[in-house]
Amino acid sequence: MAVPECALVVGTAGSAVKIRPSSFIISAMSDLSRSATRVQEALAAAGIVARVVELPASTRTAAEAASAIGCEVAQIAKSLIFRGATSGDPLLVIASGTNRVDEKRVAAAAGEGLGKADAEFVRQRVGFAIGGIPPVGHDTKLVTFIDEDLFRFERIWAAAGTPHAVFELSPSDLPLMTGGRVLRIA
Ligand code: 5CA
Repeated sequence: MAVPECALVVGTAGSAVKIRPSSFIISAMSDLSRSATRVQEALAAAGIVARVVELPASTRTAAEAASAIGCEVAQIAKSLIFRGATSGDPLLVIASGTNRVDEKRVAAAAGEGLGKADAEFVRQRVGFAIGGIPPVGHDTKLVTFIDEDLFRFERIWAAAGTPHAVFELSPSDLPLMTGGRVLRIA
């Protein structure tokens, strides 16, 4: 039987199952891109047991990530950057994938208004590009707020530095790794 190159073959002759490279979801750490490696290292430094994986499919948006992973969109922890209206500093909101952030609620908790953060500001001040912003591993420590709705799930997924990189975690890991405050966000 002809087997395409680069396919992993599982099973014995006659009952071989071909696994296409696109279905490999686990990457060895040495295979991770620079940004994903940075996240993997930040997780280790925070004492969180989690493994960054790079998927063939895009995980740029919460919907794409959920589709690539095979989980609910609400189980995606999206890391959104805002700009403090007074401080000018970046502020991190980690929200459930289906929730729209109520900026007034977060502003009240932050003690300052929330401005928009454009792509350049995010890259410059946080060190990652939109679509792959992780909850850890940023250039500086960010004031952080965590959506209480994420705690409805035992396991959730977050971005890991690139629009193809994610990791699975427990919601309770988020306050530990960020020092962030849990509140109602939607
Ligand atoms: N990788 C997935 C989650 S695993 C992810 O990063 N999803 S996300 O929702 O957190 O990132 C996309 C978010 O970036 C959007 O919800 C939107 O709020 C924000 N965004 C997209 N484009 C821009 C832009 N041009 N300027 C500022 N924010 C943007």
